[in-house]
Amino acid sequence: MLKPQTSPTRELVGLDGLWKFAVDTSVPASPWTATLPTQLEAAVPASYNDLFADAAIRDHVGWVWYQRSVRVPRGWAGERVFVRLDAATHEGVVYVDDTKVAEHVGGYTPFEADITDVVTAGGEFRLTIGVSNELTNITIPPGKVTVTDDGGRTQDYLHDFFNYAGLARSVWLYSAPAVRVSDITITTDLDGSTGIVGFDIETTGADSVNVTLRDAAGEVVATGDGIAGALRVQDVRLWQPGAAYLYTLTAQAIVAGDVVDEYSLPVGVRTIEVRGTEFLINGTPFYFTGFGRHEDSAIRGKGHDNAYLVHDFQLMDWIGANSFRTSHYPYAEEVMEFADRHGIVVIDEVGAVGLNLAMGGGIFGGQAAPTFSPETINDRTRETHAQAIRELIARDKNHPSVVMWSITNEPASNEDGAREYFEPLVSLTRELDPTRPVTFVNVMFSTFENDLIADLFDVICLNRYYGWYVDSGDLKTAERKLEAELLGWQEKFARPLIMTEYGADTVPGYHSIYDSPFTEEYQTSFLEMYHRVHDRIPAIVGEQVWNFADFQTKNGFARVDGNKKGVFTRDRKPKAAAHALRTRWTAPRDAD
Ligand code: GCB
Repeated sequence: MLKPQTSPTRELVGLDGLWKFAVDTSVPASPWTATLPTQLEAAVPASYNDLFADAAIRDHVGWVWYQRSVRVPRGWAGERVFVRLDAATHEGVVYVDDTKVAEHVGGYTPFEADITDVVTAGGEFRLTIGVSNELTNITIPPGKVTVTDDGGRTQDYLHDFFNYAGLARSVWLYSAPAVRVSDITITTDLDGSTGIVGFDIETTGADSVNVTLRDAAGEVVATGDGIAGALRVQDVRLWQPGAAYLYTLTAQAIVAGDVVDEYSLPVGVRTIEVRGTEFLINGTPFYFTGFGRHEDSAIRGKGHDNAYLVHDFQLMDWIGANSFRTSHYPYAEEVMEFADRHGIVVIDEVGAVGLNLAMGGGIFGGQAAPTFSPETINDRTRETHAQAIRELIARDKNHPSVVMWSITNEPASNEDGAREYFEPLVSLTRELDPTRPVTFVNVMFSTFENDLIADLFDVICLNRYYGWYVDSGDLKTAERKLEAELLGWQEKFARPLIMTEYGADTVPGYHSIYDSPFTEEYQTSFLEMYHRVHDRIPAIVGEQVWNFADFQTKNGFARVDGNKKGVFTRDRKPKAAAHALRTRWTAPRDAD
């Protein structure tokens, strides 16, 4: 799905701002086809949960409604008109006046509706968006709604971040011609010093298509025509980690010799290859440094915010992080575009977190029930999961920053049914994008001895908490166990391993001269212990600390106002470990 943009043939109106807002207490929700009787206003983009001083809103389970009036620009007569939501978490329904125009399940990918037939250029309409935060055994991520003794409803879930909901990303109104460019797929390769930019373009009925590639200075470096082909760029400038370079590809849809639509896309030329235990970008071994992150900040919840975007990338640059994982769901498209422009490498993760009933809220204490069964994670869950993969790849396939797809975080990959569940999803991912490696993120309970799916993947990502959830406070034992386990993975699977999570909850300002969990010293020693081990295991091609910053979680005895494994606090102040990481990650790396 192409992101809306302005071009000589397209216009874009942002609908962000303050919307009328109401919580729907009727179950199931009644379709909203009138003016919302409410005094509340909610900011878009923002999760709604923390905007109000009202526990009933914060903890509401079910539908909420957003509403505003929108005027269609007068000049759009004769154009197609669309409303586009960058996300509605986790399910959305859109009404134009009294007409339902779109429904969508899945909280972190965009959807849109062609509303041309129900609006008029120059006219005003009432735009109402319903959003539900409910998670069940067939949603991605999964969860469970429980009716309490007093008839109330609570939402339980198996992941360790607060179930923020609402319109956390932008909403747009845009125009595009009836005959238009409807999709573009770019692939890139190298032939000596010549870059090859493959293109595959879909239109809604154009006679032909022209393609032009320009360099960063705007000079044309290659042209082509037809809906598919390959452009050759002599002496290409590569997109490199830490040194992004972007060309711009412009596709024009032609009808009877006239250009009827134009759409432009940034293109980074780079190659990715997994060879033996190496992960190569542009033929050079790459070592990932950085973080698992969250879209999370005070008040906004998961609301996208460009100030946080800029600041977070500045902090990643300061600390020497060359990469991150979009743990545990696709991030806002602005984040991906920023990574493209600034040469940050991304492991792009589907929102499939919590497919593991042995976990409770990301940590121990879940149920003993089997994860994969008709009553729990089942074939319908897999269909939702497949759709989430399709939508992620459709959205992010053209980002040079994305070097690998992660199709799940910490599933019960040691349990019966895991292979049957995941094998078709790995095949689907490869079919949708044969150019990028595929990985999954393995949980500590699934060892190299009992994991049932690791051989399906090109790269194995590992989350390990030796020294935290096990051997807490005993870094010596933790170091021995960590090394023994990593040697086991290396020996058995002989492919790249990335440590995608390792971290210790740390209360800023809490100190000790001993190995005392929760202190700033302990977080530093814990990370240093992992680094010693990483440096002894050749198959380890990266380390991403859990987490970039402290983040909010659901209530639980193991979380004091959220997860404190951040290297930065929730308001982005460095803990001591940030300085230690900076020392390691900004030093030149020995050639592997
Ligand atoms: C994990 C999960 C992550 C949690 C983290 C923790 O393994 O992937 O979502 O937040 O552990 O801190 O427990």
